[in-house]
Amino acid sequence: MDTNQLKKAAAEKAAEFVEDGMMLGLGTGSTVFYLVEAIAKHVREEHLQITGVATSSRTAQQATSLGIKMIDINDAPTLDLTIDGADEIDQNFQGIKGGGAAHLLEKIVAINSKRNIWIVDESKLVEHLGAFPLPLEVIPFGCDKVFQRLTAENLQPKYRLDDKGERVRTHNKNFVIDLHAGTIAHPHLLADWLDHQTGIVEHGLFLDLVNTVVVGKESGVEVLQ
Ligand code: ABF
Repeated sequence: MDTNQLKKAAAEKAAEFVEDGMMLGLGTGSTVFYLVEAIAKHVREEHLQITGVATSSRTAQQATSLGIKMIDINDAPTLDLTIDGADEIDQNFQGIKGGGAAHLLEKIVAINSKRNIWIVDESKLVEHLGAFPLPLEVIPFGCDKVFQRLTAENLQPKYRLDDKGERVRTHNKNFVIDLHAGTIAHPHLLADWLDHQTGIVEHGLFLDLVNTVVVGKESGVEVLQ
């Protein structure tokens, strides 16, 4: 099976966790695209009443077009369940997200959910975080000063650029700086340091948020808990 087939298999398995009447958080990315399709199928076939909060306009548009009612997170109670993709997941279910430059909205949805599930293909499982560059959302005002501080800490920062060489902007018109510092030996320590750097809106370390990971593997789909 190719990567997309593995992602689709994980997404379809995760859709089984969705129950009638749930207030759902829906993430971003290609694996979530398959998830929304699978949930919509359940909604149609089992006449489920599902309301969703999306972490990106792409997910919101896709879900709405497939008949899933979407609402603003400010109008929602604590979400029953959020299902999202990820870029790296270690053995303690700590993760890196933000490859899609949406980690701020994704983390807001995740921390307002009773339960979080990640859906990935097996290539996302790692022993230690850090092979995937760690995304940071940074406000434009003083961003080069933040860049200099990150460089001084030997965190190997790079502005994320689009295919025209322009700095990528997030949903909130902020920049993305990716840290190419390699293995993150102590994710909580790094997360705490980043949390205290004025100008960094949010980082892509998602720690102690997830209790279930659904993995598409060549050998089949595994639900890790
Ligand atoms: C989003 O999906 C991002 O946080 C993460 O980077 C990305 C994973 O994308 P894909 O599912 O396409 O591999 O949740």
